[in-house]
Amino acid sequence: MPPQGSGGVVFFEHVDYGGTAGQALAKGNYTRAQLQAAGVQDNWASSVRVPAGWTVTIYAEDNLTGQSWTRTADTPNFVALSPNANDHLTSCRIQSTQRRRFHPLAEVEPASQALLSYSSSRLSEARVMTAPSRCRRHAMA
Ligand SMILES: [Ca+2]
Repeated sequence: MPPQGSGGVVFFEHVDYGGTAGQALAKGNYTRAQLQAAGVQDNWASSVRVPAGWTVTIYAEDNLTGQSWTRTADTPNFVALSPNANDHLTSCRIQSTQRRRFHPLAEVEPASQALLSYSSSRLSEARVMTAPSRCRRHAMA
């Protein structure tokens, strides 16, 4: 079985995760030289495994320039991308997938919108303020 990529982004020499695999790459920016040092040769990669919640941006030129492709999940065949990304990877950026911020209070308690402006460090306090009965039970316990 090929590596699942849970510990990082893994590029492969051939489609369907075949051929030689590069080292698992942590989040960060990688130049051509850095990728080569990790076993990912220039204009070589044909498939990639991407951990859940990660985004990899593939660049056709060095230093994050040229044509780019963004992948947020395992991609078994770069030939199928538009445009064709096969054997084009020269540099890349790996980061957490950007997501819209979401707070459960926004759905459960629409009247508590003002509390959403609290910083994340105070969210537990905001929760107590919206549930006074539970707060009392805690105090008596
Ligand atoms: Ca290849």
